[in-house]
Amino acid sequence: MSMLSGKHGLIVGVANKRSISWAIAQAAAAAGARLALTYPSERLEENVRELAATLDNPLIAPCDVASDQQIADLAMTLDREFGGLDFLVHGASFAPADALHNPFVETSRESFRIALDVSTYSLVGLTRAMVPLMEKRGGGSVLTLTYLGSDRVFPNYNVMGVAKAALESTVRYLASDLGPKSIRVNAISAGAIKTLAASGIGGFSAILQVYRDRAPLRRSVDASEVADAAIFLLGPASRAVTGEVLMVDAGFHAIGL
Ligand code: NAD
Ligand code: 0WE
Repeated sequence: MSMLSGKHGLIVGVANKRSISWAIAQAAAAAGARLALTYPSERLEENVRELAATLDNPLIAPCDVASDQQIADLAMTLDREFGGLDFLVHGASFAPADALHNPFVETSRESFRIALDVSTYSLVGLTRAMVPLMEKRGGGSVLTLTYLGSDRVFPNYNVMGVAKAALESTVRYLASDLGPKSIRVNAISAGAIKTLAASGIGGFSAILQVYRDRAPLRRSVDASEVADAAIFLLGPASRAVTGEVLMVDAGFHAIGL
């Protein structure tokens, strides 16, 4: 029996083939799930449609996570097409580029607002909209993606570190609220991976080299390794796990010097 067979899942955060969310989508499909994928703008719609075409009977829908209306419309579409939902993967994050280039102390009120809205509040809004659909299935699993920049300073990660700290706390508060409905909420803290979200960052190759030199496993991680951990957290094998941040980073978080 495949770990997610007969389950319906929503995956938010696929931009291209290197997206961590796309690796999770492929692994979830291989584990037997039927999936809905979203795109945030017309610019990315074609990308998502092309990738989704390789899946079995996917649902494609728009969702800019900064829009309450688009989240509400998405919930309606999923209710109509799937009749409920078993899991949600939240892989959306964004901070205006200037906030990742200038010193953190220069972060504007507007960049702070956008980073926390898109990268953090969106987990609350999306999860709330999906609760009634998950209740129809007798429970569900919500998963988001975070980074160690939430509690250590990484040069230039800046306001994204603040957004991820708030995101990890959000995981715990949501887990507390939704546990009585058998809805679990967890995060994976992934090691650095060269994706679109990483491509705007100068010196990313040097960051990867630090993992190769110093992580206990002496290497960096790839998206398929994050996806394997995601299948655990989305499926019944993790039925007693909630409010957790699972480190999938070749052990990098464990070392001091
Ligand atoms: P990615 O660029 O492929 O994914 C980020 C996604 O966020 C994109 O699909 C983008 O369209 C989406 N997004 C941005 N604004 C949005 C909006 N308003 N509405 C809906 N979607 C929006 O990069 P990724 O590295 O796969 O990132 C996925 C998640 O993993 C992010 O939360 C990121 O912070 C996290 N993460 C990444 C790394 C890494 O090194 N790449 C490490 C740890 C955690
Ligand atoms: O969460 C992230 C990156 C998120 C991200 C990336 C961008 C680049 C383009 C959010 N917003 C934007 N906005 C843009 O305009 N990661 C975990 C990847 C990442 O980013 C870093 C890292 C790592 C790792 C930035 C500095 C240092 C390390």
